[in-house]
Amino acid sequence: MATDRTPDNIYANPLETIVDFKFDDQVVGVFADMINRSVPGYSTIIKSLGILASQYAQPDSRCYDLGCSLGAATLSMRQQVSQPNCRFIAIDNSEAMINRCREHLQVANCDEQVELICGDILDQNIDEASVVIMNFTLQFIAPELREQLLQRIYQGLKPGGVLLLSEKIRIDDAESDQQLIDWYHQFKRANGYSELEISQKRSALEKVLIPETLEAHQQRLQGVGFKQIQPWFQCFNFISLAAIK
Ligand code: GEK
Repeated sequence: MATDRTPDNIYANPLETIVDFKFDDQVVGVFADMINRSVPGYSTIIKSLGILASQYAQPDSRCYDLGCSLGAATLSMRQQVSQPNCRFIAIDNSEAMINRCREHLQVANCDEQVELICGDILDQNIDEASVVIMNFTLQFIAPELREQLLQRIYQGLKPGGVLLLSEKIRIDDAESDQQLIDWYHQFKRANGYSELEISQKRSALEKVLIPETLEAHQQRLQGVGFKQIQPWFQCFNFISLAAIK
């Protein structure tokens, strides 16, 4: 069994063809290392998600983690939320990811408190929610389906509830966009990724991870009804927002 920090070397050697990125067994085996070395501020974001969730969780409500991967944000919520009768629901459509997540929750003694669902977040009911986390998940949803998902999240949230959304973003101005990408690639080099790894991973993600501008996110969130949209973290081209109903 891969350990928690099995090194990510998936793109270290030249690949004949670069297939679209998938959250399969190979990725799941190195995911903890991959996300920590690829998302600037990841551990700070995870800890902060628990802290923010604790401010918005309501008694007798549900707290969702959509695209939960190994359950890091769910575990952070579990640690910080103390309101009575909160149910935690973690959803991911990668079976390999859900299986590994289940092991993580067992080790953390949280498996009985969290409902783990293997399924597409586009098909899942979201009801009676006080907290919905989408930590770097919306970017993997086809752009034309994002608004209806956000509408369902808004409808499923109780008044005063929060959507905690993190995304990789792009900037409309090409020069500024390139600058953020260059800084981000320097961050990846500093974390031990080679030029080959950076460029092959970029190709694998090109059609799968579609970033939008901060303004596009803000407008859509406003459009579905969120009344306050507060950015609370940015590092290079990665941003986290709290959208309050
Ligand atoms: C973390 N939130 O560690 N339905 C369900 N899950 C999906 C879907 C979908 N339609 N599309 C993608 N996923 C995590 C990190 S990773 C981000 C999230 C990244 C899942 C996918 O299987 C993967 O586990 C997750 O969303 C995205 O805080 O790897 O950059």
